[in-house]
Amino acid sequence: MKVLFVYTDINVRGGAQSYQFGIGMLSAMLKRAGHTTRLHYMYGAYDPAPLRALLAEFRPDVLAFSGVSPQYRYVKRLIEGLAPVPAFTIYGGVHPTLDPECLTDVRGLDAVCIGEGEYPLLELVEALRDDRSPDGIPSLWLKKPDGRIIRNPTRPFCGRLDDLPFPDRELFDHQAIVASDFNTALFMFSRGCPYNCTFCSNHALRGKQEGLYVRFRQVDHCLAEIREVTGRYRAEALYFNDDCFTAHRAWWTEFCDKYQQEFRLPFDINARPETLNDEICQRLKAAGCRRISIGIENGSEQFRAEVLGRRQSNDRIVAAFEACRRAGIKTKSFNIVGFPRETPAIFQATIDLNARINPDSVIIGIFEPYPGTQLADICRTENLIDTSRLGEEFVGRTDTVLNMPQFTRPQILKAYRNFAYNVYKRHALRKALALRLYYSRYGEQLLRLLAPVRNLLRKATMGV
Ligand code: B12
Ligand code: SF4
Repeated sequence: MKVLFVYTDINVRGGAQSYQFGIGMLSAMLKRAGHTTRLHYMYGAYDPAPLRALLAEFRPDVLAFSGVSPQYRYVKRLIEGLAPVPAFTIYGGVHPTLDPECLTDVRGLDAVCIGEGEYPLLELVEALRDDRSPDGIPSLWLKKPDGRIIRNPTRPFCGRLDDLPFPDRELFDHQAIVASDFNTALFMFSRGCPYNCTFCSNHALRGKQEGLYVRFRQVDHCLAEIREVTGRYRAEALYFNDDCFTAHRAWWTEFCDKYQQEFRLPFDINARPETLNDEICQRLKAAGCRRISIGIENGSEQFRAEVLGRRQSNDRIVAAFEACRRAGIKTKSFNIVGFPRETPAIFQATIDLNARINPDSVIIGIFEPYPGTQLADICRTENLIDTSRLGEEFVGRTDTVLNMPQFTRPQILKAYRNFAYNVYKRHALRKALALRLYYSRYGEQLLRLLAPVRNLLRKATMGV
């Protein structure tokens, strides 16, 4: 059977192309079972013409869309624009998992997949191949020609990640993706996150399937994947993009011990502050860790605990960054502005905490309410979403759809644009000014113009 995947990456900030592990996993499963897969990667601007041409040439049996919520509007527009599609059309990923009722909203869509899709998609493809009805496949909701929806129960989380193949990177132009991200190859060794931040989809995703949510693959399995990928693609660094690489001590210590025996490439990770101290950072550094991205999100202890579901002291956060610095690991902080119930004074605490820490780089995004999350529910119950702006297109995380009298849109935009400048102006004025430009309304155009020297710029503003 022939399956055509569609990955939309439209209006996303930064210029790097991205690899999509979900599609990679599904494609690997299908290929292992002898099916043929292809990908249409719609990057940058919305343009359905190349997809139409590929559909006509490849003539897939199944057209498979994957997507996060900010991309839903493009997926809907694409499917409806293509209808009637002469292929079974299915949509999976974080968005339909958290909002499966979108099946009724999209004309021409035949099914959605809730949660992990490796086995449901394989079963669907094989049912269609054998001319069997797919109506009873667990985790799929199906729309019949009369509009009736079959809502099957969702199967548990996959208990044995090591039984799954490595994600299919060949489907994408993986070398170009690595190159577009400063020659960094991306990996995911785990699924899920043990924490419950109210703005993040993890707590909502955890509730969608039964069974153990946070799962790490066997270390040897992960190392075999690194071996395969670094043997096939040119990479100067690796990014282990797990939600919290340091969540399980036994796992990461075994990983680091074995990694440093075999590999020399520096690697970057994400970690929660409470999982970092001097001893841990030194072990990570010895294994080759180059940079740790740490979520601060907001600088007020009270706001973090009461609204964001993150109970940790500012001193603990500072200690984590200092441990990285002492070990010689670069740091990056993740921050968000424009949360419901936030005020300019609460946001000032985010500037102050970052200025106190002085990370090697800071990232800020504007809050987006994702379906199924506790903060999205607060936005709805407190009537904070400006519905007149929902149809507007903007680069994700650079604008707000909330209408809050205590923190207005112009204040949020100003806070976002000036954040990095305000953090660094006391430490490094040139870097502060460069980041002021990057976060200005002309930042995206400027990035494109400066593309030839982007490696130098990154070194100057991010330290790596
Ligand atoms: C790695 C990652 C990235 C990477 C890779 C991008 C990507 N699209 O995967 C990068 C850094 C590029 C990225 C970018 C963005 N990301 Co991101 N990212 C993640 C992260 C940490 C892991 C995702 C992952 O690889 N999981 C492992 C794979 C195997 O799982 P999966 O993708 O969910 O796929 C499985 C199922 O969903 C399903 N499935 C998926 N697609 C399909 C399709 C079909 C047909 C079927 C049947 C099943 C199916 O089967 C797959 C295998 O089991 C998650 C957090 C998380 N815990 O999920 C956030 C997350 C997905 N990202 C998120 C967001 C918002 C973004 C951005 C919009 C941010 C931005 N810049 O504005 C962009 C969007 C880019 C894009 N066009 O999709 C949100 C999405 C929230 C939401 N409700 O939509 C998440 C959940 C984090 C959060 N804040 O809550 N991201
Ligand atoms: S620690 Fe990070 S990935 Fe985990 S729930 Fe919180 S925001 Fe999400």
